[in-house]
Amino acid sequence: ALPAHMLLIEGMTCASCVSRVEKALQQVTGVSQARVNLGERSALVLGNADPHQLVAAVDAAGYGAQVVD
Ligand code: 9UX
Repeated sequence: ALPAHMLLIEGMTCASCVSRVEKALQQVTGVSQARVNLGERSALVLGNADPHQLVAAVDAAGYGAQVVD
């Protein structure tokens, strides 16, 4: 299967938040695509990335994250 991680994101309230989180995730090594869902507070990150780096990137962008899968 295509490697992927699911994150729960805290602190997003608008579409600009979604864009900020997607951009932060897309800059992590190994990420091929990041899709953030505001209503679900989730992020689906495609590619072979280190989940700890994904969390760190979201944190640095000013939001919270936890790895779900
Ligand atoms: Mo708009 Mo989202 O200021 O923080 S970017 S609510």
